[in-house]
Amino acid sequence: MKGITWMLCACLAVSAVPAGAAVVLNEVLADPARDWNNDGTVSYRDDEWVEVLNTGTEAVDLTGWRIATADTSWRYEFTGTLAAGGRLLITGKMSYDWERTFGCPAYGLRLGNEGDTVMLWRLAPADTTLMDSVTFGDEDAEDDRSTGRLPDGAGEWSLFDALNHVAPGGVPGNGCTPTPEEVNFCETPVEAVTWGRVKERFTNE
Ligand SMILES: [Ca+2]
Ligand SMILES: [Ca+2]
Ligand SMILES: [Ca+2]
Repeated sequence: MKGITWMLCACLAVSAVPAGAAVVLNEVLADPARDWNNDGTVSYRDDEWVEVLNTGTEAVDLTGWRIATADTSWRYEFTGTLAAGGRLLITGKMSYDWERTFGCPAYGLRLGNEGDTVMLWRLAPADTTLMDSVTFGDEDAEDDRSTGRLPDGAGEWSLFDALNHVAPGGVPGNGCTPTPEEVNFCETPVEAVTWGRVKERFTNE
């Protein structure tokens, strides 16, 4: 029984992200300071969220698709089909409920506030494939800041900091608002900031 629980709750496989994967991680908010899931309560656990987007032209069956974080525990399993262009928002509460239902340690998404890695996996009988992943840093995970692709679905990862502006000299934010379950949008991007340049700043400090 213990082995079965381990298989359900923990993942250790390592695999390359396939080129051209249509369903991608699109935006992540790790440190909520407001009621993002609209349940009337602000919760560091329940109000975290991960946005997933189908960038392709065909619907994708998400059976067997899961979310994991850097500690290699499964946090959520998708069900159903995601339409072409469709997006889904997975909140910490949804993750917590899934973990409880399946007897996993229940922490919610548990997105690290000092930075973390979010991974999107597809489990199939023959193989387990890492479909997409994103690693974000400490400053990306401050109150109500999200990190998301810009342009939506395809671009480099950018820091959306309109609700909690990065101080001068910090990791460059785009000055725009997080967009749960909506198109990642930035009307007046301050500057196109690539993830490579963001990492450069970290390593220079
Ligand atoms: Ca809430
Ligand atoms: Ca968090
Ligand atoms: Ca969004």
